[in-house]
Amino acid sequence: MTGATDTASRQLMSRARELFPGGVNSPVRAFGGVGGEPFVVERGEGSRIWDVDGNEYIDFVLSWGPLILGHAPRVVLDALEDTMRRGTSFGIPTELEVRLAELIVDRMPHVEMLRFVSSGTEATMSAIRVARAVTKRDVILKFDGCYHGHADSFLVRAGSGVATLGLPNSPGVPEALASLTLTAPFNDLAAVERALSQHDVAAVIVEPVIGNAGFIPPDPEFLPGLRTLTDRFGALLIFDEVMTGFRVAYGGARERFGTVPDLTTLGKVIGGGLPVAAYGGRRETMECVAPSGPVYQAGTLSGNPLAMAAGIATLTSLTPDLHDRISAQTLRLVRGLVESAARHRVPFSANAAGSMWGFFFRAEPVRSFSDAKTAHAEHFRRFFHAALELGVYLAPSPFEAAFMSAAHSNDDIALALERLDEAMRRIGAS
Ligand code: KE4
Repeated sequence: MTGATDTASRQLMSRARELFPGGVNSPVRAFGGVGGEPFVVERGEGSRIWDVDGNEYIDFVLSWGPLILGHAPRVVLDALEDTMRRGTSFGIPTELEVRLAELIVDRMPHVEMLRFVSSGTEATMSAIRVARAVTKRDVILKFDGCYHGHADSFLVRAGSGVATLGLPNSPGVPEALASLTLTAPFNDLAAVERALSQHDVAAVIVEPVIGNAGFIPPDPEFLPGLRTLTDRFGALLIFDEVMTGFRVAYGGARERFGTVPDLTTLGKVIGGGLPVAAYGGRRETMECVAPSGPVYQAGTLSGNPLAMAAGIATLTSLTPDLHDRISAQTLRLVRGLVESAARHRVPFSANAAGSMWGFFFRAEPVRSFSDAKTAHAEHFRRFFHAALELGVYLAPSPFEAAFMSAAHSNDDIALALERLDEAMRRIGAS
């Protein structure tokens, strides 16, 4: 397998760099976390993708999570073909949005009412607007290393230690706004309690399993602890399930961990690869959103029929049995990777929750973003490029998660492990 240095990719990337900042339409795609140049993808099918030079890869990024059925699943293509013939967008209520919302509410009964939007960023920014309106408070608390999209309130330098008033880590975020976002270390309930006792906080927003600092699961007492603390101090608890939704369990984080949030944001899987996200929660909370209430939020393509059809096809296919099967494949891969690292004496840890997984080149458990930052960055970089050269596509950053799909067969897992073992051998030999 040659990497992404062949002519067709290069030619296209040189044109792209003239058109887009960094040649990409989202920064994580630019290989900034691993060096080198991204390949240009031509097509995907099932568990595989091909670049414009004909190189084939087993794909564990799956468009950063949405493709839980794999690339171009027949059931989604058929739904799109059937839907598009009747029109692609109306800006008028359709039956499709009702059906997708009913599928979500059926699996997540704590989401009694929701609103569809077109990106996870829209979902999270709307959820904190609702929380601020309902509590009449301005301050929010997020966790170091958690990513909730690029709305101004979330682009705050993650302070270490106890909740810290962030300074803009992205120019253009007014300090007055950044100062309304506190941060705390993940899995640190004492830091959360200190922050909530010192500030009137509207909401605590958390990825129930972090997928944006590498893969970091919550300590058993963390999420229940957040529920207790937010209840005590009158803040809303927001589970940002854009990534964990329908991945860490059939019914998402509430089903896996038992803690019930006040608001939930969703995305990725519920669109099956098309632009869909949502925010929702208890009826009396959501009824404050216009037009039933005064909190304004809107979107031209919200509930887009094609996106709804892809989401319906995806969630309808994702039965509890299928979810369990994908989760079992994920565990097989993670266990194989851990065995490979041990065989080659490479300091390494890997973990999974349902069909979401991740790894660090660090032997000790990773419980926070500051732990994650001590993992061996050079080993990750070399492992990523060796895997790519051998035909396995992993997320091009140590601060991302990996995923699994229904299309990844036993043979795919065996082949991936064979290739990743060779990549690990090269790390062990270095
Ligand atoms: P979007 O605005 O990118 O649709 O969703 C933002 C978002 C919100 N919440 C969580 C937990 C998320 O993971 C995301 C987006 N995730 C990144 C990957 N870690 C999307 C990939 C990208 O930024 O290009």
